[in-house]
Amino acid sequence: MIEAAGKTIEPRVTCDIFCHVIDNFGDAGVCWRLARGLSEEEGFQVTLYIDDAVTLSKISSGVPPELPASGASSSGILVRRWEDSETAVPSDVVIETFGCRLPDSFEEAIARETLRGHKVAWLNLEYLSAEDWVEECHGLPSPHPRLPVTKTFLFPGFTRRTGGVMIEHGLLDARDRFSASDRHSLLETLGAKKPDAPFNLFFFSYPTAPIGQLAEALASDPRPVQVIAAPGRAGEMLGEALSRLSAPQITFSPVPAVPQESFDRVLWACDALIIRGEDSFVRAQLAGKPFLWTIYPQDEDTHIVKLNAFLDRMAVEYEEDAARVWRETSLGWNQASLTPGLWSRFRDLTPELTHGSLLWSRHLASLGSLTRAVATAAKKGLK
Ligand code: TRH
Repeated sequence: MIEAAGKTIEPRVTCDIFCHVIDNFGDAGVCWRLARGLSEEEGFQVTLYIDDAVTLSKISSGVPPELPASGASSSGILVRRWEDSETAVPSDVVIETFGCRLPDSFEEAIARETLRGHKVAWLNLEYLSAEDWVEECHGLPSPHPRLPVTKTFLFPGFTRRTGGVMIEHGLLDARDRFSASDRHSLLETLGAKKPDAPFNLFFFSYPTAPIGQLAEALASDPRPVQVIAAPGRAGEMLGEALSRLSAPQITFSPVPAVPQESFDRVLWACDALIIRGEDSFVRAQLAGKPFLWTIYPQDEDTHIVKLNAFLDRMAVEYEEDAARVWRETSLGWNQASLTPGLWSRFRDLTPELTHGSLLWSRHLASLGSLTRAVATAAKKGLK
């Protein structure tokens, strides 16, 4: 406790987050969202150690691609080079993400601090999955094989017995207040060719997806559609495929990357979403829109097991016909068998799918935010 001007002030909980970027934006994206949430909503003083600031700089405002030795401050978070953790003193809370394995010297420093009486809460935040086993593993302790310290595993998820997903305070209210004129001005600012298009399809996917099949499906449907394509190779490939087809009802609008803080609004401005990975997948669910998830491909089709586990969970919010069409279209998109017929049914059912997606977003909100679950586990570890 600190005494100041006659008041007792609780010192801020300090927190280190470790991020190892494997590929794409998801690792940096999840860590940045967690860092912002713990700082803004839980009052933690956060340091983010990252081994690829270039990737983070593309989706955050204010983080430079080259970090100086002293780190860079943005949104109240100190962003530091991974290697600088090797000589750092651990904070009260240490969050390893996706089993990224901390430097040996830092693990030893955690043990040293603990032996000296400075309790360090060490958490490992895992990948998101809808599979049943997640409930059994959420919150499990894992003693270190060599050092006298234990870390706790936290799993995001879609049920009450998991950590939930990250949902910022007031997010769904802000989404519900997003108006037609907000949509128009956002699409105009992004440089979309038709800010008043009647149907906008957001597209953020992997080059491995069946992009040619999607282009054919869009071209076979006579209804107008504007494709809002996020930057990246997959978007370019879709633009190229569409340009080879004669389909005047399709407007292809590539848009620039936006900072993560603005990403939700881009999704809110669209009527259906094709997203990928982990973080944009969650944001699509919170947007309450019909979506197709491009799941990150894994060996031996493990990703299809994960996809089905998720489809089973969310489908309960849809009427029978909408659930069936959504499942078939999602599987078709992820197994290179997307047909014009599937796409056209998916599009027909947009109102029903939107209704079910809104219900699902409220279900997720009712679980509480993953950010709060992480903060609660951290405080428990500090007691
Ligand atoms: O980029 P992703 O595919 O990321 C990953 C990685 O492949 C990772 O290795 C894998 O483990 C993980 O997925 C499952 O997709 P994701 O998770 O959706 O991350 C994208 C991030 O980029 C997300 O935080 C949103 C953000 N973003 C913006 O902030 N602005 C933008 O304009 C765009 C297009 C994305």
